[in-house]
Amino acid sequence: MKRVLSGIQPSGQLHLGNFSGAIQQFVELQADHEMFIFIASYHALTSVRDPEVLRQNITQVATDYIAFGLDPDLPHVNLYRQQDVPEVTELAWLLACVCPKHMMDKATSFKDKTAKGLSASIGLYTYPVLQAADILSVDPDLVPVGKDQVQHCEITRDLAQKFNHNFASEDNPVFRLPDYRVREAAALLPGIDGQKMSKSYDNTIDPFMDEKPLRKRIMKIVSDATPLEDPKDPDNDTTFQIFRAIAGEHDPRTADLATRYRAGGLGYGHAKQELFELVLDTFGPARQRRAELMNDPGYINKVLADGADKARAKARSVLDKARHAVGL
Ligand code: AQP
Repeated sequence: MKRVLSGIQPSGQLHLGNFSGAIQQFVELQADHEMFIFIASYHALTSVRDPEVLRQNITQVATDYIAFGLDPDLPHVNLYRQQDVPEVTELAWLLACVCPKHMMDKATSFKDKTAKGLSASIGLYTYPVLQAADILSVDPDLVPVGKDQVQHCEITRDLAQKFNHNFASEDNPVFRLPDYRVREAAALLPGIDGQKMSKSYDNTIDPFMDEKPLRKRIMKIVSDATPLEDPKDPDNDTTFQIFRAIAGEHDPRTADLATRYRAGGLGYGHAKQELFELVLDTFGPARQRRAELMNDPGYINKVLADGADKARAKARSVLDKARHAVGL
């Protein structure tokens, strides 16, 4: 079975962008891959400053992973918290020592996040090195991500290569170079303001919201001033882009809505109402499952403890190999 690694930061409530860019891939891949899916709690420290909020977010992400359809009762599906595998921070240091500074200077997420007001800490600046350690620590074949993470996956491959080049022979490398995979139809989902949907930009749609605020949120999606009766371009409309990502590119409902956009006579308000109904329909079972899981913290804790045991065993053997290679 091929091995998959990916994670999400507990920096706020998960949203349709996280689901369509990342979690949907996890759920598909779990059918025939060994899964290591973690909650990136160390990474969230680059933005979350309230310990109680961080603790709650961590539990919430674990709960939501399962509500969205990850199944930790399958023996090959492991969910864990990053802080339970401290080997990754040591591995991050070994990688940092072969990481040229210009590699971090070129990383766009630091610029994007500081431009949005996030504190320009060293943690945020070196975030891609810690991410490389997360990935390489379980020696995965594949990393499913949204498009905004592609640069970080390439940095991971570059760092692995540099480390191997410095410390290992070609026929016995310390790290394998993992592939990454982006789901093109939902590579970068826009938020209600038309920019990338992001927990820290207050532009997200949370499919677990109560119905009334959920509808209100969806009705706030930006749209242009094209009159109701005029034809509209679905590909340039945020509501349609979100609809397509959730229903699926090849779903007949997507083709039908696109046809009605182009024909004219469909107001943006109607399209938003259809998106609201689609979200309720698609996430109905997840909403119910989540409500049940929230009453079962013992189950979540057990899942996370078991997942951490498995991830830690992998990380220990990768770290031992890397330590030996550098002379420690
Ligand atoms: N808008 C998006 N469209 C498609 N994929 C997305 N992802 C995030 N936003 C979108 C994917 O979700 C995974 C987890 O991301 P993350 O939370 O660890 O970091 P992020 O990409 O920075 O997500 P946010 O919501 O923007 O978090 P904050 O605001 O805290 O930085 C990744 O695979 C990501 O590609």
